Amino acid sequence: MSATTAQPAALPLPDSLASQRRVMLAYLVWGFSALMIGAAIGPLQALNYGGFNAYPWLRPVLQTYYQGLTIHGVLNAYIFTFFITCGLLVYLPARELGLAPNMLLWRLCFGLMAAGTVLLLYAMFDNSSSVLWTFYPPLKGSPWFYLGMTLVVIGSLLPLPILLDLRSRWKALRPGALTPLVTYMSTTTMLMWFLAGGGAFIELVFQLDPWSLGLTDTVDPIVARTLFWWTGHPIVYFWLMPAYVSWYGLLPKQIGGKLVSDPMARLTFALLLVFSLPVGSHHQFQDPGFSPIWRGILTALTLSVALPSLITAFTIGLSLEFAGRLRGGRGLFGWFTALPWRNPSVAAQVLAMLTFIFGGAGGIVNGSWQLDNLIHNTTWIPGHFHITVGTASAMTFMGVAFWLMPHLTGRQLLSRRLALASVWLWFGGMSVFALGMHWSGLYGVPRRAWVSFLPQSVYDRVYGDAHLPLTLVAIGGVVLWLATIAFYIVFLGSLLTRRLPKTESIPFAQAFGGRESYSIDDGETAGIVSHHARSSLASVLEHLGVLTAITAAATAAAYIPIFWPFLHNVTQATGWKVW
Ligand code: HAS
Ligand code: CU
Repeated sequence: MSATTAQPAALPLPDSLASQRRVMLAYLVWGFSALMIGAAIGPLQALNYGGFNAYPWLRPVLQTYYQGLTIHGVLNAYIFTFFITCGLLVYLPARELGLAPNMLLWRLCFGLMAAGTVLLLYAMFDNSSSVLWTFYPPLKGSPWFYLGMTLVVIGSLLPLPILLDLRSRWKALRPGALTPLVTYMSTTTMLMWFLAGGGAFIELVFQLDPWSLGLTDTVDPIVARTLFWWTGHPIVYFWLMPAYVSWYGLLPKQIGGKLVSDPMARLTFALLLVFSLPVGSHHQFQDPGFSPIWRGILTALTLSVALPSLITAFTIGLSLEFAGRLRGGRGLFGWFTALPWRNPSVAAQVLAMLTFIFGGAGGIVNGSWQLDNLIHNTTWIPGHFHITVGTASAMTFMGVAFWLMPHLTGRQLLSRRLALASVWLWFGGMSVFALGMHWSGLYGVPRRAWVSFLPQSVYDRVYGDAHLPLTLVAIGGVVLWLATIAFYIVFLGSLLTRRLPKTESIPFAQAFGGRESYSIDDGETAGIVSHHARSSLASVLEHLGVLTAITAAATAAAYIPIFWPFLHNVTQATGWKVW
């Protein structure tokens, strides 16, 4: 059975809707296929830290730990997330507004990213490009890697014009109306990503593509790293904001309640748009060329970017409580246990939130310059991002897939119980894994290190103190393997199950009291549920042009002083291939 309320069987879908569903399904299947390969490799890395070197058995498919790690990072962090986001953040707004998106652009977005993926896979599997997901020069991969990455980045920017077009067509028919919530959240996400993408675009097109093609001999690594993090920090919100779209825009309906505040949701997204960009260099606290003053400013800015997530914790927490009490939950935590935990889509997302409390706390440690000195480049960092993108985002996307698959295909979810098992295993495996990674990071165990390649006696001497946490890492990795197998049995099996007699609808949520809520309720026909008293905060935040201009100005104010000294101290490095 599937996760949301079913609607009576409708007449055959109009062509436009049917083709939107097909394209959305293609995005979903492509994204989750990337995760399937990426996630299959992950536990090998966990076993590596536990002292077990599986790589000699994997030749000729994988030659080294670094090759496996590159494939894992690129497929999971870029390909999986980009396909899910570029699909969902067009499909949901189009259905919310009841308008057809520009299908040509949406297919072009898919085509560019798919072509890029193929180039990346080729470059990574032929062992020419084990440059890890950050592809820092002077590590030098093959041109196919950088060209593939360029296509993926360009493709991922295309949902922005699609959304701006949808929004302006909708608003043209309703002068003065506020943008419906899911469309608002999606558009701010894509505006943020458009400004963020500039860094990687410049790095790839002006530095790495020509360098790898042999048109230039050298590259300036610090400029490349700084450009990378201009994109590489906001990318974490490009992973998170689509999950927030589901938490704010859909989940309240799935749990039988309402979103307690629509304006707070808008404020969160507006703040994420403005704050995400200027803080990228907090990934470079340990890099040369940043003055202490800048490191201090970056710390302060980073603490600001945590603010919208704290707002989210309270707004979503209250929305959960509201639904839980409606369902009869009593006492301090009774509302929490009263949530519909048997619904795998809900369980996935609420467990994702619980995990994110720890992910966010770790982020605040990372963002504090002095504390970062302790954990930078240790296993703490991958510990942090496996409970942010690897659980808060990834498990939310899994939860979304549990209702979206039946909605798109008209077929039943293969097994609710197995789906539930997969999310609890993911939650448990990731919790144990992340505990071990954070803990061993405190012992100084380096990230991205093929430690299991060391002779046993050396491994024991160097990492013996961290034996317990490293064992937890390995155990967590094995549990995650089970989670992945369970999830993919459900995911792939659901493409083949019997057809449902009724159509699954999109669970668009309403906001508390109907204020500022425009969601449609049957997923197919547009209808504004309510349009009551409008909040002045929501009206102010409607000026997306102004928000974009502020973000661009803040980004320039942060990066001009950072890049200025680099222009006067040029480094010319030749490429390295160390694998
Ligand atoms: Fe991070 C490194 C700082 C969030 C991902 N981060 C990384 C890397 C990745 C990553 C991939 O400042 C490594 C990159 C690499 O390879 O080198 N991060 C932060 C901060 C936040 C943060 C301040 N990170 C994320 C998110 C990610 C992500 C989100 C992916 C999706 N991170 C850093 C820094 C580094 C870094 C440094 C560089 C470190 C170094 O040395 O290299 C903040 O945005 C976090 C704010 C979040 C919160 C939590 C709010 C909680 C919520 C859940 C509510 C729960 C409910 C349930 C409602 C404040 C919203 C209620 C129920 C009950 C019963 C209570
Ligand atoms: Cu960051």
